[in-house]
Amino acid sequence: MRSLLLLLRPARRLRGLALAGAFVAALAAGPAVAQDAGPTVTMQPMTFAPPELHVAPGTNVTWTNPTAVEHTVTADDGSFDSGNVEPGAVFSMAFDTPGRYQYYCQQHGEPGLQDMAGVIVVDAPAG
Ligand SMILES: [Cu+2]
Repeated sequence: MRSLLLLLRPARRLRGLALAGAFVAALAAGPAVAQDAGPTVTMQPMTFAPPELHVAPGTNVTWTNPTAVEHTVTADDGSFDSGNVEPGAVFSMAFDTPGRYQYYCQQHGEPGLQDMAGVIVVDAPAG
């Protein structure tokens, strides 16, 4: 019994460390803010999917990068910028104010919804 406990304890501790490491890595990936999981935009090789996303005020949007190259999420008006999002990394930010937020990838797009670009539309609350 005693030897079994000795075997289990280090394993549990290691798993905890691995989780903590993943959490730190997620924080270091960019100015991501830990919030409730919200809708996701996927960086595809040269597009954002979906290119247009409607959300309610206060929604946290997460971009994922499953590709093999860096992308950015850069506002047309410069109001936000993810910096380089590495392959496998994510970028998240909350949108609180109703409006249209056009963005593009600095590597593969241009302002004005050209090439790799998208828009987050924060709809005004109903009523
Ligand atoms: Cu890109």
